[in-house]
Amino acid sequence: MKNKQNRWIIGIIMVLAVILGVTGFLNRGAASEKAALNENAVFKVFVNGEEILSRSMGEIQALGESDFHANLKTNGKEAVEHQYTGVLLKTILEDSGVDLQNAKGVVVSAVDGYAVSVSMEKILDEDNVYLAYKRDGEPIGTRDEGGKGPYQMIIRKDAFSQHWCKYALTADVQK
Ligand SMILES: Nc1nc2c(c(=O)[nH]1)N[C@H]1C(S)=C(S)[C@@H](COP(=O)(O)O)O[C@H]1N2
Ligand SMILES: [Mo]
Repeated sequence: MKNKQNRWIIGIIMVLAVILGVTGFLNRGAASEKAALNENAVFKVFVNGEEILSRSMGEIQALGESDFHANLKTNGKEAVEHQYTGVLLKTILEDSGVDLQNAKGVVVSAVDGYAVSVSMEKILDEDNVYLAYKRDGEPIGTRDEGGKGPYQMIIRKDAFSQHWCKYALTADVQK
């Protein structure tokens, strides 16, 4: 009687162990897939609606990343200062061969259809408009995983973050 009970218990424990192992394995796959979604994310440069160049995260990082602080203001909450890591949007545009001298502005668009028009005065500032991909040292994350990236356009000197662009995918230089 006791023996039979023990065998049942051992059997159940073994089944649970297998389930744990399988879900752990599947989650490992999902985690590396998430990392890939972030790292393989592209950002595209347009001029007057025409695509010029598509950039990977590695290529963007290689242009020279910097850490900076900015105030994130989420609906109904106090502004919170975070550390972000990214590259000046100006650097990405210039490296793409776009002449910014006579440009009228830059429209940054996102996967959710949101778009922000940024003046050249702000774009040309050496420490204001960034394309960020990390917040407090962690990837900003894709929209699907509840993040605001993989890329988020940040206007550092905005007191609040209402002119930032989450899930930024393209920058279209208006000439
Ligand atoms: N792609 C995208 N970016 C966006 C928005 C949006 O709806 N979509 N909302 C804006 C607004 S109104 C605010 S206040 C800020 C902050 O949004 P969050 O609180 O979701 O970070 O993002 C801005 N950028
Ligand atoms: Mo907002």
